[in-house]
Amino acid sequence: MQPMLNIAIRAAHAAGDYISRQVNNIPNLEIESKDTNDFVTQVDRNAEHKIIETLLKAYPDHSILAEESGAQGDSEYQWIIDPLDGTTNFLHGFPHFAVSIALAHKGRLEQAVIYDPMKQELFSASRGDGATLNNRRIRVTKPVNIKGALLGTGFPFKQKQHLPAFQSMFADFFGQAGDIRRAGSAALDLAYVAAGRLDAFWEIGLQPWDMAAGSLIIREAGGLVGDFSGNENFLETGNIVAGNPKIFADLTRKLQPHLTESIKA
Ligand code: 2AM
Ligand code: CA
Repeated sequence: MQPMLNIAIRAAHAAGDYISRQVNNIPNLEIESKDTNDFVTQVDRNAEHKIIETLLKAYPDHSILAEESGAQGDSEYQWIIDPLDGTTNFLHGFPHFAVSIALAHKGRLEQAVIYDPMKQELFSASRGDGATLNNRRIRVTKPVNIKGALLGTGFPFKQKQHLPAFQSMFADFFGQAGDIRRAGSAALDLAYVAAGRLDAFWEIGLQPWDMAAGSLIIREAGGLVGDFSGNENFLETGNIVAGNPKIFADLTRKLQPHLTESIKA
């Protein structure tokens, strides 16, 4: 295994084990609101601290981009970290959240880990080496279009201005897909696309740390990931669509009539 992936896995386990121990302590947590519907606790911060400590102990010169502490360093190696993706689920004891860690070198994603500490499922990938779930090879599913497919999505609960566009996409896709899931952790949704548990996924307005690890894991599982124009800029636009190459093309085409001025790509 790649040494850098090994370190990422060690960091994800340290944070995930800590988070799962804190599940019994949720009623005592002090919850702060970062923004409308955007909550953070000491658990998010402590988990992030454990991850950064583990990574920088092995690679002191590397840069960091993390949800709670932001950007630091100017190395060509950058770790992109979401210490607890699905914080709302965590706060409700709804057992579906994850640690997400990716490594980019000169802007290209090289290593990725998503760890679900409740189910003890570890999704990982190194560029060029394929994707695995608990050391077994995973692949995206084979549907050729949206018809009958199981889609994942997220609601724009923090950016309600996107709600009308989301509703029109939802109504259109819901009429054609088999069904749609909204599980509350974008990182895990992407991991589930890679593992063939969801056929495809789309969401508006995500952050780089929600998507970085999941996007590499999907690509290494044979899928495509892009922005709403089908291009590469999802980490910048925050709008993401993912699935096998055929359903990816179908969804991207079907998104076009629903795009607005603020959701172009
Ligand atoms: P979080 O739990 O770390 O905040 C839910 O839709 C999923 O999308 C979660 O993974 C959540 O991450 C993420 N998310 C991040 N920003 C969002 C936004 N502006 N609107 C909706 N979901 C967002
Ligand atoms: Ca997140």
